[in-house]
Amino acid sequence: MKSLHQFLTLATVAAALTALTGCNPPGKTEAASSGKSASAGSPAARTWVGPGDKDEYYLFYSGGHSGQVFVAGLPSMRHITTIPVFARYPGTGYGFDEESKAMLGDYTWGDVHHPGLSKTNGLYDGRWLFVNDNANNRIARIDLRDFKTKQILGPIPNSMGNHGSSFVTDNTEYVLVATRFSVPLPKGRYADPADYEKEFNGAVSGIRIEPKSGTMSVGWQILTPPFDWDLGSTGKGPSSGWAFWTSYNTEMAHDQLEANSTQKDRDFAAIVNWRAAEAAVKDGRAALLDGVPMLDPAKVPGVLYYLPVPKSPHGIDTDPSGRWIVASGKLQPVASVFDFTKIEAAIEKKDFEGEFRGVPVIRHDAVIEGEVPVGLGPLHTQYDGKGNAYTSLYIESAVAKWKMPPWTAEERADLNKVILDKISVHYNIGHLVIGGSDTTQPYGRYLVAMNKMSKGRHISVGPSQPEDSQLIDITGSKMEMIYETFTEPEPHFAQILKADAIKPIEVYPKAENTDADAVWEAKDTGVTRNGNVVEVKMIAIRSHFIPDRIDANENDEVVIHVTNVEQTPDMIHGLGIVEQNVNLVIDPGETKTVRLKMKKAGVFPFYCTNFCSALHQEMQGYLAVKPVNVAAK
Ligand code: K7E
Ligand code: CUA
Repeated sequence: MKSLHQFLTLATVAAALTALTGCNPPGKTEAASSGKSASAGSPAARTWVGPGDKDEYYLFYSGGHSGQVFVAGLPSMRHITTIPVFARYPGTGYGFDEESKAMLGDYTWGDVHHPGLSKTNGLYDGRWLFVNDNANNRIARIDLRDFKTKQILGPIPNSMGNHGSSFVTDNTEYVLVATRFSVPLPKGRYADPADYEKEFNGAVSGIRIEPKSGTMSVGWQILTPPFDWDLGSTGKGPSSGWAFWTSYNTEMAHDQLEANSTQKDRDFAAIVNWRAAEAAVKDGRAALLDGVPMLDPAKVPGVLYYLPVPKSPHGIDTDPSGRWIVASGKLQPVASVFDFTKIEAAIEKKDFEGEFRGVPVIRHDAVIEGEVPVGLGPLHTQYDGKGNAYTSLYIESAVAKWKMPPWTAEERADLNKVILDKISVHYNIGHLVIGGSDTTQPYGRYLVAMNKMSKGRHISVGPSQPEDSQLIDITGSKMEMIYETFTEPEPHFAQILKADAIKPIEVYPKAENTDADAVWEAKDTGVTRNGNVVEVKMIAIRSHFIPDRIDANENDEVVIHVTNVEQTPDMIHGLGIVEQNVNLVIDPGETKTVRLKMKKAGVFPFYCTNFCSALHQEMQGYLAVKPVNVAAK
């Protein structure tokens, strides 16, 4: 294995050198914007997007425990913007106005793992991006019309550790979720962790998406044993209506998991018929648990099956045809390829190898197509839509490219023969992404490797090192490394979307502003007092605020509604109030509201935080707060 790996690495280097000798001057962004074959020209020419030119694809990275989503362009890998989701972000004023404060609630962080684009007929429709928060059991919806977080749902009842999401069904009927941790349910109930097997449970949840608005609600749940559910994916084609998750810890250990949860040779994947679950709930076969219809799979046959998968598996990925399901065990150097048509047949014939707590266990050997010896520490698999799979190898720090079934008799006899290429990545890759891999039509052009360690491949920034992402050209028979960039922690998964698949707005049209407190002209602005509440209707426009003086008394509540009346793209104003911990950032045509309790007297200047004009610095005013004893006079 090692020598093959070394050989392939050398071959890759040789290929890169060959490409370099045919170097095109990186003048114009031929590869980037002309749509011609990506593999033409040097890596520099292929990733070069010149000043003023635009990328061809969006890359939506999860921001991991930063709680945010990063947006970059491909092929340049340039970071373009950050979409704040689960944490305050003064850069866009997120978490400072009343609306976004209410969305964030009391949580100040989130742990974003798997962005999922909305789909129609199995293809990205460019409407929404869903992301999960592993830490606080939430799901957020970002609207791609304006790249803003519009809803945060959660904490989801009966769900602890929302890691196994956000997996979007073919027509965005659901975002599917599985719990990583198990606890005594409903949440808030106490049981001794020593009684883990008996008292603890996990769940799989169907988060319903309202088709027009995208509004999320908890549709139903399926109660599971206290396994630790891991990654998942939704079915398509023949497996449409199904979803799959791996698990670790079918040992149901509650301590020292590193040893105690790695005893068995196989853990269970969950094979979930979400259409059947939906129908069972409609038929009244669920019981409410913490307000959510909960299905007991032992009493509602047909919603859940188990499938044994080696060994402490992590990723499970449905291929673009929907027939092949690939699961990888971190502790076994193979990718297990399952045939969904055989899974269906096994269910039909009750070809089970037993059951666990009333749920049938599908006979592994009846449905396995083959175990592909991909290499060490396989995690996640992506597809190029041309019959090839790409599996990330954490331990080996590499990506393996291999041929999907159908295989010839000769290949079947020795599945080493289906390994087509391997490329080193730096270092310890987690997820990888190919555009559209989870749709029926992958783009199959670039692969982004999201590596966990950068180990100093950058100028030193001290001990807290960034993550390393590498761009790999997959258009040729051999993979080719063409670029490398660094991000803040920590991209887990990402989604790639064709840039021309969406048309984001650049200003909020005045005609669409429905905020009752919006004002557009100076004559409508003003400060009004109602008891202890001082309400301000304010305009921000180059280069002043109207009004630019607000008078209040100590202990008053000051409510400021500020409308940026500009209709010019990129004409953004901020409203920072000194020593009040406020920074609203208002986009053109947008209205934001903040409520302030004036706890201390004094004069607090406010100013525009977003550089907007030559007289930006002059865009300022005063919030004058009289002390109570003076105000009383
Ligand atoms: Cu593999 Cu959260 Cu998808 Cu990280 S998970 S790598
Ligand atoms: Cu308005 Cu700076």
